[in-house]
Amino acid sequence: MKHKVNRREFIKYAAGGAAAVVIPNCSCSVVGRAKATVERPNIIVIMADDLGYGDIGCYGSKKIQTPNIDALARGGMKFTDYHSNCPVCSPTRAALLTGRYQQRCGIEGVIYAKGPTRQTGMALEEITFAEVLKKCGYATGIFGKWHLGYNVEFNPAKQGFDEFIGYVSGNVDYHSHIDGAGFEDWWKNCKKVPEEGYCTDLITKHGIDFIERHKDEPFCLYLPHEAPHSPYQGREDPPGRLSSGGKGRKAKGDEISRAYKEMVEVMDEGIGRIVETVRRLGLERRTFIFFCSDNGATKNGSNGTLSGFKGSLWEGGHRVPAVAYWPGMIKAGTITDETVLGMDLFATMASIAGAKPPAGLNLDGADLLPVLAESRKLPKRTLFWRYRKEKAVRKGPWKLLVQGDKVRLFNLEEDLGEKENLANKRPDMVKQLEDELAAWEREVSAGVELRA
Ligand SMILES: [Ca+2]
Repeated sequence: MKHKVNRREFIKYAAGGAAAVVIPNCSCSVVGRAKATVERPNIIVIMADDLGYGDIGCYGSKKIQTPNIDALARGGMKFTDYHSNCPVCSPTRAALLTGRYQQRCGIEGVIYAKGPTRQTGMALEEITFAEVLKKCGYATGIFGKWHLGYNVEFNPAKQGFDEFIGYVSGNVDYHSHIDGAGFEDWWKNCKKVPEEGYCTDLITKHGIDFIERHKDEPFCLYLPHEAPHSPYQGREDPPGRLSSGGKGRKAKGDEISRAYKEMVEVMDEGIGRIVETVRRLGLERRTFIFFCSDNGATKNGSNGTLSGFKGSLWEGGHRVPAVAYWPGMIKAGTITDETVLGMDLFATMASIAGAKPPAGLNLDGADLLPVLAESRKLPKRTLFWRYRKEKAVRKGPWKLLVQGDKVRLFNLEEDLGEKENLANKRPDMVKQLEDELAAWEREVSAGVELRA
């Protein structure tokens, strides 16, 4: 997609207004790390796990204090209509990493710690944003949750990340780092390297270390947090899964809501430390920071006024908080109502980096840079979700929700809580969206050959 952001001005901005060398658009096949210069903007993507639309201050939470994320929203752009590609973890991450509907790479459900899916993962043939940015001279790091394959053959180190420290399962004990099947799950690239510490603090620590080590070259830092996914554990709580194979103590009742609040607040504190590091190193005006969640909250969290929870295609399952921050490029205090999906990040990051995805790779996601830099509208598009027996279609204010045989139509501009089913009043719109859904399903099921 073309956009009118002037790259010359953009790079001057990014360099803090000083005279800067203007870098021509990078062609991934010919420009290597050696030609990279610090003028190219850094990228930091921070993703919470199961954080709901009503779980942080700038989205209306009175209970949970998130001053650092709120400050990013005040100094940047808040999205009211941002969605994860799926209401559960693995598919959202597949779409984020590949810039395409997760149906194309076959990651349509959770890759569980137990059972046959444990042996599966995202195919190495899939092109990730890390691979594209790495080829354009970016240092690439992921610290936190992977959840796109447990076996070493699917490790992030094989999908474009120079550095990985974290876990590959859906969740680990925050203290013992043992996964849901009882295995130790803390890695440094392709090796298990145990490390002591509270998961959220370790993710922050390694993120800061990565920024400090790569401050003189363009970097892409992906920080997929565990918080506030279960198990519900604060810094001082005892581990729930023990290395001896025994069971520790699990939070119950009121302890869950107390721990949940602390988990989000510790993550927010860590985000504050990441931003402070960027600022201290003088990188603030040339660093794009994006924060989002990977799906809606469970019943232990809050999706605000939205219906539904994690795992469903009601809005509460996938409409989640998202904030973008980039002083000099994104106007402070902007709120956008553009409908955006996690898969849009790939095209956006490539655009920011001046990187061209390989020929033949057809991204489904849109470049958000015109929205971010100029508050422009995206071209009209129809968006799709599919998870288990549920399907959803979004076109402007209209949302079609298909749950088995039950078909509902909502106008989200007038009815964000999805209370009034308009299917009988607007059969024309139902038909139109059903037809588009059928065409999309045919297209993504034939999508494998589009891999680069
Ligand atoms: Ca999740």
